[in-house]
Amino acid sequence: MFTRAIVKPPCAAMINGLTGSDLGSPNYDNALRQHSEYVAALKSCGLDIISLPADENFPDSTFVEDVALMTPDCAILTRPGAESRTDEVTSMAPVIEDLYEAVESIKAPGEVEAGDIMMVGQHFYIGLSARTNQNGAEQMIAILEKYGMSGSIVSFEEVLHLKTGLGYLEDNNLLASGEFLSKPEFQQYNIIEVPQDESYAANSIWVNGTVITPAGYPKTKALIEAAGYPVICVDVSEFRKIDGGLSCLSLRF
Ligand code: CIR
Repeated sequence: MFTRAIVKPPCAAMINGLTGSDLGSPNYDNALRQHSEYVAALKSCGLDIISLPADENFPDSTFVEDVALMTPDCAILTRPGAESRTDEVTSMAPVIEDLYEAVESIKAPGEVEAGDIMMVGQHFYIGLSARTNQNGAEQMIAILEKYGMSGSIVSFEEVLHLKTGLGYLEDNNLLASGEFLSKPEFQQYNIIEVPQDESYAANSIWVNGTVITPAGYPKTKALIEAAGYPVICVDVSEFRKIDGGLSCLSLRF
């Protein structure tokens, strides 16, 4: 169970956030409203919210998930592979150090964005991407092992982050789309196949028994409900325009 979440509202500069999509520029006012609705959904799942001030220096800083990995035993500050995001960690560090006794960090030349890390109990799948390199993944695994946890490396090609295409829903249930459907390491799970035309909804999050999923993906919603979960839909379309998903908008712990 999670008790808390860290969030950071989008800054006005989010309209200049990194993106490989052609969905147009986000509307900042809509993004602020959507972010509030997202926070309300987290609260309704029982989480206390730590809301940090928006940071105009970093257009992508609302995607707090990428800068730290929160485990039950330690927190690990990452070293984002996107140059414009590397220093987001500086403002997050004191917040995390107040919350955790054990805080570790990824060092150069390692690069990790925690959107590439999926937690399944005590095990963490770490995707190699344009943002997370082999050195960073190996450092991450060594830190996890130091605290009695484990990690393994996953390669993929088609999406930005590992969790762009995967969402672990606990109870052995795994939402998966595209290239992840056939990866041998995930065949041990009950795979809930996200239809290709709804692949964005693979990035849904389990929060204390409820699944929060992006609004506008009815087939995926029905599949998650059929698996036995209550579902809350939240519109995050403004964040999608800069390649962000539901999971990226919070650190849950
Ligand atoms: C970026 O490219 O870094 C942001 N525009 C989106 C980050 C999304 N984060 C995530 O998937 N974990």
